Amino acid sequence: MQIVGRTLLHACALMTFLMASSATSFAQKHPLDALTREEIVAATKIVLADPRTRDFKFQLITLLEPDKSQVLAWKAGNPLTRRASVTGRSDAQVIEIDVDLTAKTIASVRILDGVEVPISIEESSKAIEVVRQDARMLQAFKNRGFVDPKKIDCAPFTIGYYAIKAHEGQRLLRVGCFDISRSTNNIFGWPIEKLYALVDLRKMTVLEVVDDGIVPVSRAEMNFTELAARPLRPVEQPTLIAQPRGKNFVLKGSEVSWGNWRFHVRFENRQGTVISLARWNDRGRERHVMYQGYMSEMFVPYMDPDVGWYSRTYFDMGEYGIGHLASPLKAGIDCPQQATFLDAVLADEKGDPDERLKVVCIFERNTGDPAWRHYEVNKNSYEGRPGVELVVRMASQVGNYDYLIDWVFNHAGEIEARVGSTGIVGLKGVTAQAMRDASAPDDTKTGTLVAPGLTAVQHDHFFNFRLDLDVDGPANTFQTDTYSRVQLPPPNPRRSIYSVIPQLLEREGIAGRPNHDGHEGLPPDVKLRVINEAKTNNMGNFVGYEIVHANHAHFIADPDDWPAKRAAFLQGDVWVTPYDPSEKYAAGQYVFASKGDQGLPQWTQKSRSVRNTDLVVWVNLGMHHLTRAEDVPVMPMLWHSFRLRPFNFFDRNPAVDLRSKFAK
Ligand SMILES: [Cu+2]
Repeated sequence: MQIVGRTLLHACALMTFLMASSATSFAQKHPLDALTREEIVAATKIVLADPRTRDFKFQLITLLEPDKSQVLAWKAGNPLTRRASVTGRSDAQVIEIDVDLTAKTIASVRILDGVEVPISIEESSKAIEVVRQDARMLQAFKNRGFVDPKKIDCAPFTIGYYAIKAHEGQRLLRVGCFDISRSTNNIFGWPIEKLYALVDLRKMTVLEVVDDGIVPVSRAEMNFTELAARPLRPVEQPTLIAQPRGKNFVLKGSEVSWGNWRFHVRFENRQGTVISLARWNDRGRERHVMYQGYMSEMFVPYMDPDVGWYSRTYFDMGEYGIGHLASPLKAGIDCPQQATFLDAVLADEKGDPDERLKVVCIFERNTGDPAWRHYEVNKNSYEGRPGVELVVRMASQVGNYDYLIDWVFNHAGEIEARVGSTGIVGLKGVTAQAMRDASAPDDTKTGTLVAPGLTAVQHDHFFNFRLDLDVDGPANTFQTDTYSRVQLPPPNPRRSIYSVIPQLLEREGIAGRPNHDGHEGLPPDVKLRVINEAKTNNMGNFVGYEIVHANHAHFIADPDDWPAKRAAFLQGDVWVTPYDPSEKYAAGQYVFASKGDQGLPQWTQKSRSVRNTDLVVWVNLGMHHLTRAEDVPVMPMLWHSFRLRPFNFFDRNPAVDLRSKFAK
């Protein structure tokens, strides 16, 4: 969910103005580099010169990646062919234009009916403005004692798709409002419950106002400034990550070198951080691990049937875009003081470059844990190395929530993808002031009472990652190892052990075996890895990378429920498909008001072969958020992650060669 109230836009503009950027820009020197400011200006000019783009509103101007084979064959100094993919909307149509920036021409135009682009910041702001000026809403505010519209801010809630006849074919947004008269830094803390406006985004008019009765706005303190948190605890000594002799990583253009790792990083409007060409320098030999990895979808369904709540089933990437909602990172808090910060250039609704400062940070940290160690008690000997890792981080403010998305590399050849959730939980205004109140049982059916007059509604968070793994080359196979009990015959005193039954996936689809409740999830006794059947390590075992996956809460929903159909990529925890550059996002390209006919379940119906094939692994992370008192007024960071871990990729522990002492 996204909010862009006036207040917030002003705050952002001010912050942007105040931040003299000491950050590095993504310099364009590589075929996968993000579009530069100049390239965005050029793409816009070329597109606007075409008569088909009359009344065109730009939604997305992004790099159109060269073919994978070209990227893999590219060497520094080779000429670059640069292309942009431009998406816009004009009336009820979506127009996709491929622009050849090198030839300065339009390469192709596709006009699509029946799909909707994600909502833009400009659209949200305009929708909020019309709601704040609507006579019915003003009257409803007055009925609740709000006469000064400056003391109210509103938030746009995408409404999904529910086959409601009156909504068919329209581009709609629900807007709910908040009392901000006492707000300093929390505008979501005081919902004006049961009052919603439905906005027709094409006409920018209020289609309908639903006023379902007055719930007095909570009087609780929901700010989280130092003033609001008083009395404060004693001041602490600083705990810092220090690198007094400098960094160990090198950023050259958009390519990062750190230890034996090399990879490319860019920033996109929809996906945020995109990591490409992650490879390991194995004693002079460069070995590919992952061609590309990024978060492909984020789905947050709330579990409340009320009028303003049933439709809160947000696809934060497909309906909004986490890159375009990225917020600047603060040195010393969001990232260590010594981090390297990167700026990015996106495009606004007019196609003009939209510079975003400090949206990515890269830093090393000593985890305080050993990378490995052994103490030998008989010899009183010790050998160990400190665990240092490299983090590539972004943060996205998707409405009330803030998400941190990390790609973490370590010296043991591992890559971890992490999502941290913080910010403000979705609050609902209720009558109950305490659990002893008569209305409490009813008020807390769908959430926890977290403050007088406020419940935090329970919900889920699901994150899908698209991983184009190339383990020692593109041709890979997906292996499932299932632990299975083996009975031992007498006279062995042991009755049973387990052995592992390997299975190679032949056809695309959900990995693992069918589980329960219509969900083909992973049982705990299954291991997943991607192997290369043409490459072996010194011992002759196939080289591979394991997907270490733990956070896989399931989406508990009737399969015929619209959110379940639209988020049908949650039917499994891990999916495998053959590489297809057009299959980018787990729930499909056009998710706003989608009907569940796009994405992984549809693609995999083709049952394509995935054996010895360039394959893509799609990993779902999920959590049920049963809310608690400690989630307000601002939620402590909560991390979920999975890890790519070498499995017979090396001949031994790749971190055994770390030096015992740091450089002097
Ligand atoms: Cu949550």
